Amino acid sequence: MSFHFCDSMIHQYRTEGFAVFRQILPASLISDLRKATVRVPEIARNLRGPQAQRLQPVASHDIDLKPFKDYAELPPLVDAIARLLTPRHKIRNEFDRTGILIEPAERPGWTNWHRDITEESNVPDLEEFRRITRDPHWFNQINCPLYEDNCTWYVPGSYLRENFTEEVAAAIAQRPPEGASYGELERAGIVYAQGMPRAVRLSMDAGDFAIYHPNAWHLGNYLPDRKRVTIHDFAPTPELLDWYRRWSEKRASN
Ligand SMILES: O=C(O)CCC(=O)C(=O)O
Ligand SMILES: [Fe+2]
Repeated sequence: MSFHFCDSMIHQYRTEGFAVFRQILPASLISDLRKATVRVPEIARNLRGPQAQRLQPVASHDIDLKPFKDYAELPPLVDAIARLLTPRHKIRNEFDRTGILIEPAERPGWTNWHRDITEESNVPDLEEFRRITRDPHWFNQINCPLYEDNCTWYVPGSYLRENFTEEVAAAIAQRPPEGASYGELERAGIVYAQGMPRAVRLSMDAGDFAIYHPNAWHLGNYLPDRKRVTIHDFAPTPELLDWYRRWSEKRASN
């Protein structure tokens, strides 16, 4: 079935902090994006080693951006984002922040459970941050997989509130010992991801599109034998871009 926007997605996004537009990318566009990104794992691993998690931004590398422009301007996607958020939320076509998430080459790995930006992130104005981080129309992030992607886990509704004590406990990094086998690492990643109360997994197929609040609890759990090429992006308003500019300035100044 092809994608149809449903008003219940607006409710889900506001209460849970995420929505998945299933099968919104046409097969021809998936194919063009796969071709454009075929060298991404090699480029990322040459730069950052075999465990590289991403290449970012795509605009800084030798990648054909034409299919990315087609993705950013895809009419059903532009329309769905406008209905979910507002018509002022747009995927830009500069791709100067857009990344590609990839699988590690050698060992299973994962990010810790985290919120991307918190009160401890040297934000430009703490009072403002406390307000906007609970606003569904402010921060957003996109994962758009070109191959089946089960890496991302998410705690619905957590962007709207403080941490629960058991969330802080579940997020404490539990790194397996040096020399752990592939199977032990794989198991440890699953146990760590499942250890977060109320977490759900964003199970996605090629051509699905997830948009989510990045200051909710989330993580990525990765296996080398699970190919991953997932566009990592956002759909900002001019105000959000300005906020990121102010945040960079604040961090550069101290
Ligand atoms: O891999 C993912 O889907 C999530 C990655 C992530 O949250 C991060 O790198 O901050
Ligand atoms: Fe994150």
